[in-house]
Amino acid sequence: MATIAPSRRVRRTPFSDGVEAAGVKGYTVYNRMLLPTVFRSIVEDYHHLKSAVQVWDVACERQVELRGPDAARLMQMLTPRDLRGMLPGQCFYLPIVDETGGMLNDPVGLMLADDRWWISIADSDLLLWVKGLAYGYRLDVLVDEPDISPLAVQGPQAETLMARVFGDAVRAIRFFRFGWFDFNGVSMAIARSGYSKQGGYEIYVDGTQNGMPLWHALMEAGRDLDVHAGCPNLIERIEGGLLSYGNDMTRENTPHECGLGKFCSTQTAIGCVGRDALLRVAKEGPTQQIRAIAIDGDIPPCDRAWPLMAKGKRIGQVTSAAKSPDFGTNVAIGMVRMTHWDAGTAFEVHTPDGVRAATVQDKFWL
Ligand code: THG
Repeated sequence: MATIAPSRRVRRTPFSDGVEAAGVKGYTVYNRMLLPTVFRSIVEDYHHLKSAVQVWDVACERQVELRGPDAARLMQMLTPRDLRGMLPGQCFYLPIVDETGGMLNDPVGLMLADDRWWISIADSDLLLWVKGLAYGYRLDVLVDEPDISPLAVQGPQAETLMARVFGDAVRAIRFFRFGWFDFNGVSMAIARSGYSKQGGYEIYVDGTQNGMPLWHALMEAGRDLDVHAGCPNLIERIEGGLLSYGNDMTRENTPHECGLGKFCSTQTAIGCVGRDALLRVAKEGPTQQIRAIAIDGDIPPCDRAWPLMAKGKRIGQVTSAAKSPDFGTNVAIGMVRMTHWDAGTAFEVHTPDGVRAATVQDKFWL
């Protein structure tokens, strides 16, 4: 593939200098910002993520900040997840939908205070939707993108590394909770979260100038742990069933189709945009849904939807796929029609390299 032309529209991150010094070999663009995709090779990165510890530049997980008396009201307008009962210090995975119940984003929300929230967004321009709602409803809330850049520390040795840099108190952070920790005199939110199933943290680095000092501190402290620059790993995230907005789901899909019904409490999410539409689809149930799919044979990189076919009819599509070293098959995520979504169902997947046999799994691999 050709390279990405550097320009102001494709934003660098506070950690880009470190990423490049570490020998990044591939980038994608996410929220109009650089996101590394590979360092040594996707397979080497995969084995290292599962056995050691990596530092990930995920600054492209931009924050949409809501601040003011109407922040909580606006937050509840955005999601069918019931936010009453959320407390400061909690994170929550949130479906965000439009007025038809179509997925607009699937961020991690953080409640900083009753009147201050961060929405750590996936790859869509959520800021514009949120600003539009705030303006249209004349809400008393400021909506903007602060200079906050997440840096993830992921892998089995993540806790050991983080304790060395931030102190033993990070060990007490529970999954999807966050606390405030000092680095060089700057207070930063640190959450037990991240886009892998290997465990770890996300540091919400406050201020561009604090990026490289923290990067170096982590690399220095983790030398004997074999710490390495890493990034969200395609194979591991498919094994774990972590969805990718724009790939595995779009505005065409409801949360229920995405398997995110468990994060919806539409009945009690009063004021949520799209509530009526979602109440309808929740009652009838989805007619297609995300599934783990195993594919036989050799496959190319999945850069477009691959049709799923049975008896000559289209019954769904694969949207992410990769060869798994640990499971000895190609692991994939796809949207499958109800008639074919039961575990064990076999069908064809039409890849650009030819037809392959595929089977629905009962769950994801991790
Ligand atoms: N961390 C932060 N921001 C993000 C991501 C992240 N923004 C973009 C993208 N990732 C948003 N998408 C996801 C998808 C899955 C998860 C988090 C963000 C996730 N899911 C867990 C799971 O499915 O096992 C846990 C969900 C739960 O139980 O609440 O972590 O990674 N800051």
